[in-house]
Amino acid sequence: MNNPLYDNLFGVHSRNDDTFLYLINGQTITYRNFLANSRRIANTLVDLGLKPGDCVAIQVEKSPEMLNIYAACAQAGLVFLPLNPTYTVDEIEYFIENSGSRLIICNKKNKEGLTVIAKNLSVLIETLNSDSTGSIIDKANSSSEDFKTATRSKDDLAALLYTSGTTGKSKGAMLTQANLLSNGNALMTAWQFTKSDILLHALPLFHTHGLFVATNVILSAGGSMIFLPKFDLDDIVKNLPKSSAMMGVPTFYMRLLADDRFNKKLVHHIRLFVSGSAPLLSETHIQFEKITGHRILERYGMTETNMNTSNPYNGERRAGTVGRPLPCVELKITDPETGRELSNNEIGQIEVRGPNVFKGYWRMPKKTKAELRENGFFITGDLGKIDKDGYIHILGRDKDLIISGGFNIYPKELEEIIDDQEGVLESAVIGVSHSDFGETPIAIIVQEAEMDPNIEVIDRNLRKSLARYKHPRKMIIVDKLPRNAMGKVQKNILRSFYKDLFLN
Ligand code: MCA
Ligand code: AMP
Repeated sequence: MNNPLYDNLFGVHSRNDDTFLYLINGQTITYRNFLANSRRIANTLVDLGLKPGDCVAIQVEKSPEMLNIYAACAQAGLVFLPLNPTYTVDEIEYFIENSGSRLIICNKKNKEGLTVIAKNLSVLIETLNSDSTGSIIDKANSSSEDFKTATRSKDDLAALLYTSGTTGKSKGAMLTQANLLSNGNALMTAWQFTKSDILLHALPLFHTHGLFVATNVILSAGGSMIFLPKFDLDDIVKNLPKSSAMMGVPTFYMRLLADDRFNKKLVHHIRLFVSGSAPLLSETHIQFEKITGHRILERYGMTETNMNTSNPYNGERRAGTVGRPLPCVELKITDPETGRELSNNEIGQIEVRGPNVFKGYWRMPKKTKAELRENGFFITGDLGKIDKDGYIHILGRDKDLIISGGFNIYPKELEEIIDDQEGVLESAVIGVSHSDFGETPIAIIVQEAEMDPNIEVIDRNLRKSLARYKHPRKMIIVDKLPRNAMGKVQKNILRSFYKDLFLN
């Protein structure tokens, strides 16, 4: 093996005529054809001048070609950096600059804005559109189907995924070939995926969940995916009877439960539903079992660690817990102040160690040192406990983070923009319960004396700078923010005061 990631996930399938992807338009793509297309793209990337270790940023809608680029990067030894297609140009500029990407692949809609950035930063720019057109495809069409796989080792970087920080700028999590391979394999085994599985794939591809959990598990097992562009209830209802498994964020399951068409008969062919990325409410778990007979399998992970724990495939899947550590993953609960390991049922910070844990933050040695201990344990920033049966309960976060429909939102990023607006003295952004997205951000704003901040203008400015999913769903003007004796804003008081704002 000269390139563990490519050889194990992709190369093994180069003569496999089984279906890899079922597309929504009725077309199918076999593994063999998928890999032939990936090799053409790998040639194109090399012809553009990219060398092993270079980073390729990609901001496009979900498509089979995006997966081709993932495979091509693995084969050519390039670092894959996927980005949310709804990010604004302001947001993207930082990622391109910080990552030192050599190429950005975007859709034609974003090309104009990104061309300026690409020019300033001397980055190449190519296009890939959701209808399978684009300059990268044109070039690949005239490239050779033969490609010599670049030699890489398991400690080489395979991907860079940005995750926001509670303070300061987003951090690029460096994921090695070994991180991705070990986790894909562990999950395939834990969840008993085989080549007969057909996974209903409705997640985005620019995050760990849709890419490294869902796709890598299927690639490891040699199974297939019903590949939906996004979560759309009609498409899900149509395809559930043809699927053997589905992975999703809690919003997927809440939306299904609210749909009249969702019943036991519809899911008779499914053997497994997996949930993660955000807490699944016990009520959702219980109601889901009532209607379908299935107990959703909840697991827990992070961008920096891939998946850490899982409820058992065989055995009790406990509502309100994320199961036990996966084989090879060590997990402990420690005192946030002293780092001392705590006993069962004591609440503290969750730390994890294993082959799944990333190499550190790209070009941020100080942040790496603060969160990744020298002994290999990563401080997750999540708070929890281990019960007497070894199940992990996540009970809160030591980090100021809101998770809306599975997407992370860091209040600090919004507060910085809101605080700069005319008439605003200060602001506090908090997450409140939301019946669809689980949590949603709202902004509590204090106006400057004698000033009258214009909410519409603030909203417009937020829209210019930040992707839509991050926008506060409500902005409320108050006289002052509650503070403790140290002068720190007491967000817990605000959360409790506004907790019912979006509940039905
Ligand atoms: C879309 N919108 C959102 C969200 N998604 N707003 C807040 N939170 C969101 N998650 C915006 C849309 O832009 C739209 O704006 C409005 O909300 C309503 O859109 P809607 O059509 O209802 O949304 P959707 O397109 O159906 O998307 C909802 C979704 C999607 C299906 C839940 O957000 C999704 O696929 N989420 C999955 C995220 C994920 O994969 N996370 C994994 C991270 P407007 O008002 O303009 O119409 S990886 C991770 O967390 C770790 C590693 C792990 O453990 O997995
Ligand atoms: P990300 O930065 O997108 O990798 O988000 C990772 C965070 O999502 C974790 O640190 C947790 O706070 C949260 N998370 C993921 N899975 C779960 C889960 N099953 N239950 C509760 N929180 C979760």
